[in-house]
Amino acid sequence: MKILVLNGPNLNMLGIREPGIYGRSTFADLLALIERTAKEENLDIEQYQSNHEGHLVDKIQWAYGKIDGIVINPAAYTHTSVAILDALKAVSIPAVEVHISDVDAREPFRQISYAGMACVHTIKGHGFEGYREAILYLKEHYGP
Ligand code: CA2
Repeated sequence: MKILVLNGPNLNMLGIREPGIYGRSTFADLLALIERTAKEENLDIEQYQSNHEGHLVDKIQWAYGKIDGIVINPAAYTHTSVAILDALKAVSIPAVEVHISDVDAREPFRQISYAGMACVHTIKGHGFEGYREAILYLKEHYGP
């Protein structure tokens, strides 16, 4: 099974600031956790991070016909991007939305998710572990 893990803007800065919200672990730690999960679960996982909305849309389109499941943390674009929502709908690949923090317990503007409207499941507030849970969810529900 092939899974694409997508991370949006500023997530590459994890561990550098705001440890109270996102923890002290770095983006490299997150990539390593996902790599480890791929090996343990015998999955083919590709990872991609971009600070640019259009690049994330390009990557979702690229996945069409090649990828069986998407894990996506669109970061701030969660709350603004109809383009990412439309791309997820266009490719129709099962996608799980992940947020490191509990967005429901934060500012009201974080409680709207456009991308989430095209996702089969959402995991929020479980820290980095949420990505592992999302991968396992896709494997269990859409694996061979
Ligand atoms: O909780 C999440 O995973 C978020 O998607 C993270 C986004 C935020 O805009 C969403 O509302 C919730 C922000 C990612 C920015 O990460 C930072 C990393 C280091 C320092 C500051 C922000």
